[in-house]
Amino acid sequence: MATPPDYSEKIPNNVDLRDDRRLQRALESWQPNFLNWWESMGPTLPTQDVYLRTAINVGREGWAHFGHVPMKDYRWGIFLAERNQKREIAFGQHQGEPAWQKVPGEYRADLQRLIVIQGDTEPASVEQQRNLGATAPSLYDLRNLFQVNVEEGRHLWAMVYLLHAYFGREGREEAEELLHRNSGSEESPRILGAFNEETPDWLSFFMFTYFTDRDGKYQLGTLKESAFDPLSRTAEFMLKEEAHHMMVGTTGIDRVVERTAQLMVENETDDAGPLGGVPLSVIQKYLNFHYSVSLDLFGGETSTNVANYYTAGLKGRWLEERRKDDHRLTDDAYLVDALIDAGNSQQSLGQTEVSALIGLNTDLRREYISDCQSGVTRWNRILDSAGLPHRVKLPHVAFNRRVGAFASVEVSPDGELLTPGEWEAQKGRWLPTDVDKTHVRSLMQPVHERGKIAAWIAPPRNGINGQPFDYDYVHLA
Ligand code: BYC
Repeated sequence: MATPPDYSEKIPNNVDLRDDRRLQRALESWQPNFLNWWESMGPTLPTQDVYLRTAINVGREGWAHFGHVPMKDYRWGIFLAERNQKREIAFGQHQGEPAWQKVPGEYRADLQRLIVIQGDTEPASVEQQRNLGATAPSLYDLRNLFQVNVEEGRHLWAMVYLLHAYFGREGREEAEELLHRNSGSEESPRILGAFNEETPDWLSFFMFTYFTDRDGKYQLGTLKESAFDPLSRTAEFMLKEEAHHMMVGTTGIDRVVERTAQLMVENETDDAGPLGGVPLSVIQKYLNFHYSVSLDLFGGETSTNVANYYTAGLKGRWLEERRKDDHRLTDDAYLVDALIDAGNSQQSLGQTEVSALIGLNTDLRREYISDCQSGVTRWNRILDSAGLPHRVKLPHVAFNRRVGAFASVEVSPDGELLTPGEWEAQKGRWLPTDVDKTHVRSLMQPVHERGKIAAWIAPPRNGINGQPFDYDYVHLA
């Protein structure tokens, strides 16, 4: 049995915080800074209360409680999945040794860096989404937005706990910095590219929760394998919350496609735009954008960083224990996507063989890509059921990349290498233009009335926690 979190504490937790006064005091002094950050950088729409899920236990059954709470009183807590006393390291040079309960000195800098990068994305996404409440298509969607926001806040707490508990003064300084960097800021931006992009409308929000949160799922999956047990247990519990974020993205895009298809069929047109819908071509452009910036989040196709992380046991592979190999990979090779130099200054897109360790970012990115493909299959099924011949698709892996093997070239969604001139002339066919964005924004009229929904999106099939769609999910101020 896991220890149930103590909600009488200032910081609800299942890590026996009260037994470590120093740590408790340090976190309690970070707490008001977090709350200030939430007030100044979190959701801008004033609300009285929101029907939110709060984590109350980490066991399999009944881990969450649902109820209306004022968002500023949300109980952000520290929860680690249950400890397995016998857990052994599953991969790398320490394979078979007991999992670490403390940070080994030689891996301190690398572990801290991974935790800081993970931590940085969490508040970044809250910042990116802060103005969306004002244009929510329904109270149901508004509630889901806020649920995602408070849980990203809790994920920040998860990383800050690790920094405070295991990384001393430097960890505390990094925890402060997590509140000082801001998404899109000129002077101190967030660390990873996608987290400095805007999320100005709800189509972007659904694409972000589908594609970018899904990077989170995969990165957390690799951290769950970590030899550093507290990180592994934290990531395991975060993944549980992450499932709802995936659902918001998947069904959000389902509902946009469904409504667009309906408008196209009813009016026998290819363009749902003039009818108050999002044209399918614009859905495809948004998909192209969010997918390609999310592919960048996996780092370079080849990376010595990831090889070192794996060998040291800091970061494993997706579903490491299900892989049928030696879990060390020192003698293995792997084919990664690459830009091939064909001589005479000609280049082509292809693959090249590298040491398996060096190719681990590509391995993870491929797991992610096949998961993304399942969304595309779903959306095409919706189009098919509506009797439409149109289809959406994932662009080529090299399309619109700014990190890794293809950062220096421009490539079409079909995988054709382009000159800079060709790219400039055609990119408006593949990525959202100002005209597309303006149109999408013009559709974003708020619907804050119970049981009502905006005209550009279909209602959800199910409500939250067994409640109907027309439930009073949010009470506005
Ligand atoms: N932007 O060796 P390389 C989530 C840097 S999302 C800017 O190929 P590596 C969430 C890199 O730092 C999940 N810079 O990269 C989602 C390196 O710099 P140095 C977040 C980038 O280290 C939605 C250099 O380029 N978690 O949870 O193998 C809502 C060479 O790179 C980028 C994590 O990412 C970029 N995109 O892999 C809320 C897990 N990519 O060393 C939350 C922790 C690379 O030359 N992080 N660079 O100074 C990691 O595992 C790795 O750091 C990365 C990069 C996968 C990000």
